[in-house]
Amino acid sequence: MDGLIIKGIGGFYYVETEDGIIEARGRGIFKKDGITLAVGDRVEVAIIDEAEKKGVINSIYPRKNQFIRPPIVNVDTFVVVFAASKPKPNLVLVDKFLVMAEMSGVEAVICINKKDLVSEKQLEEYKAVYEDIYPVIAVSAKTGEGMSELKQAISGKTAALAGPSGVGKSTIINSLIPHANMETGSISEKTSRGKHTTRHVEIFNAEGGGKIFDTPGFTSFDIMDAEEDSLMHYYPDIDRYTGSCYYDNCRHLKEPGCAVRAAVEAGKINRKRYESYTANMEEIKNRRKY
Ligand SMILES: Nc1nc2c(ncn2[C@@H]2O[C@H](COP(=O)(O)OP(=O)(O)OP(=O)(O)O)[C@@H](O)[C@H]2O)c(=O)[nH]1
Ligand SMILES: [Mg+2]
Ligand SMILES: [Zn+2]
Repeated sequence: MDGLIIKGIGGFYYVETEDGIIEARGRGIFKKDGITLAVGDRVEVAIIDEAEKKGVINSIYPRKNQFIRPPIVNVDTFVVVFAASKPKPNLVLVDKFLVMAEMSGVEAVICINKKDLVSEKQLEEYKAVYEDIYPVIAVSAKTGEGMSELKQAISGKTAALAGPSGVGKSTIINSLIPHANMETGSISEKTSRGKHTTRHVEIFNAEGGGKIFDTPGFTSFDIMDAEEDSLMHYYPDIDRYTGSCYYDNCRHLKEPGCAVRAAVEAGKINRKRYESYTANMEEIKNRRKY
């Protein structure tokens, strides 16, 4: 019988099938072949205990894409979530999620949550960073503002909420899916960071079709596999100008005749995005030293 892995905890996978949710283990063969089953995998599961709804996963179907942070597969859309405040936006980190989506050719949508905590002016500033590049939806999971727009943006798709801890991913899930009951956590008064409340990935069926993944927040992570020479191509706003630099191998840092830096000065590329590009570039360079 075919099914979808909607949750995995401690070596058990919860597989949604036409017969309900089956608690299953993977066959030993997966380990032998170096395959780690993941939430989002389409699998073939055999029932071993009808009454207890227990089974074994025999095989998996080919994946459309796969990610490590968060550990999910078969995603159509990344909804990259950050909070307008509490925690303060970390755009370098937001852009890492976007680079990850670009690298896999997965569509990205920006969701700015907690709009109730900031002025309209502040919100516009954050929107301006992204609105020429990605769809931007500002919401408050607390008041419900903007939630119908978000619902519409992901309708019929397999969408994953991704973003740092504490930005309100699980609160958004609870607002979209009333029976979800995801645990939500407070923001640390001392560090104003999230507390890594969500520890596992879980998929929910969205109203009106489509699926939505809640994922754990990451406070920092490497941009997997991105190289110094290719990072620019995963910033679509920067990539638009890369062909016009004086040097063919320009990395848009200090090189003379750089069309990217000229576009930043002319206000055609948002400065925050350029700063995030240089910060992420620096990180890639340092990573390679060790
Ligand atoms: N003011 C306000 N607070 C919100 C909003 N959405 C979420 N919060 C609060 O933000 C805190 C963190 O929310 P969570 O939903 O647990 O955040 P998360 O992104 O799931 O965090 P992790 O599971 O740790 O990755 C909670 O105290 C929520 O009540 C919002 O729209 N406005
Ligand atoms: Mg959470
Ligand atoms: Zn350049």
